[in-house]
Amino acid sequence: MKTIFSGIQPSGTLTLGNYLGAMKQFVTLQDDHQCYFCIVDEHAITVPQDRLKLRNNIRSLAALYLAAGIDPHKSTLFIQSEVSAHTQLGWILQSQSYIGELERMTQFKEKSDGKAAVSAALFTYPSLMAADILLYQTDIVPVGEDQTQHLELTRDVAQRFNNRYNDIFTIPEIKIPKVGARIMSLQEPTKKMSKSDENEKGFISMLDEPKKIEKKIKSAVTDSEGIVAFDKEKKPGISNLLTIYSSCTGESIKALEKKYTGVGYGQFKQDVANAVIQLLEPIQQRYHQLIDSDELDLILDQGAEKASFTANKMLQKAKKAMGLGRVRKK
Ligand code: ATP
Ligand code: LTN
Repeated sequence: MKTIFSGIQPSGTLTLGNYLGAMKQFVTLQDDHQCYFCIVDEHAITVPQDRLKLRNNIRSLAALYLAAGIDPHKSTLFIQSEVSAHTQLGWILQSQSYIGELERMTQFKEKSDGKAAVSAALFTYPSLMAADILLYQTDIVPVGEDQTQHLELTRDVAQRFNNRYNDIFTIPEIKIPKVGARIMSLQEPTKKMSKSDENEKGFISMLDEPKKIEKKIKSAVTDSEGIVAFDKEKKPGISNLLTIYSSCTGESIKALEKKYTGVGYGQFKQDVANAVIQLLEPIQQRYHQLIDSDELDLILDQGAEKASFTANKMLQKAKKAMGLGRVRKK
């Protein structure tokens, strides 16, 4: 059975983009793969975080994973900072990452752009992400399109380590969904939908109430052409809504274009809103049952224990391959 690893940052409430681009695929993959899903809190601290908000976001993300359908009997769900092997291998892999390649990462460029104080961790973040993945002999990493560059770096670093020391790391493959890999902001449809967007109208949170979802979709930026057709360049707003609709319902974009021939944007937007609401409502209900439950803590305890067992074995292998620590004489 192939192994899957993926992580989401607890840097705010998940958006519809996170769900359609990442989490939705996790749920189907867990049936025939060995899966590790991680709340990557150590990645979140690469930018300033309020401690109480971070703590809430971590728990909330764990509940959302489960509410969306991650089954703890099939998958291992855990918090990154509860498995210390991640930062330990992260440090080791920093020694195998080059400043030049880290400088090329667009996520770093975007997140550091115009900021007076940028943490060193934001810069070395891809080495920690490589560690997350490589600790579990991961074959496949399901993520949204924005993570392609980080995945390529992970592969390069793993290959470099294997060539220099010992062939211990599995080289992972990226898996990007066919539709929904890049959901765009509702207000600026040429920018990706992001949970850390300052403009709340740009994203739909997975916990937004139906009325709010409807309002946000109705005020989504479109164009004045009045034709529901997919054209990313000329009609980014409508194309984004078509992508959202298609990934929520499973209907193809072609079929939707046909269905909405001669129908105005008002009706189209109403239907997109309904599709999103229908998708999110059951997830929200389960979320509210889980968020304060002991069950959630139990699942996370067990997840951390299981993940630590596997991760520590790999960490020892990496240390040994590099000559770190000591070998007993007798
Ligand atoms: P932030 O906005 O705080 O930088 P993020 O939402 O971009 O965070 P993560 O929370 O770490 O980043 O992303 C989790 C997963 O969701 C990743 O696999 C990422 O590729 C995917 N993802 C994020 N935004 C989108 C989007 N707009 N469309 C599709 N997938 C997305
Ligand atoms: N970098 C990712 C989050 C992330 C991740 C991972 C994804 C951290 N570690 C390991 C997949 C596998 C992001 O910003 N979306």
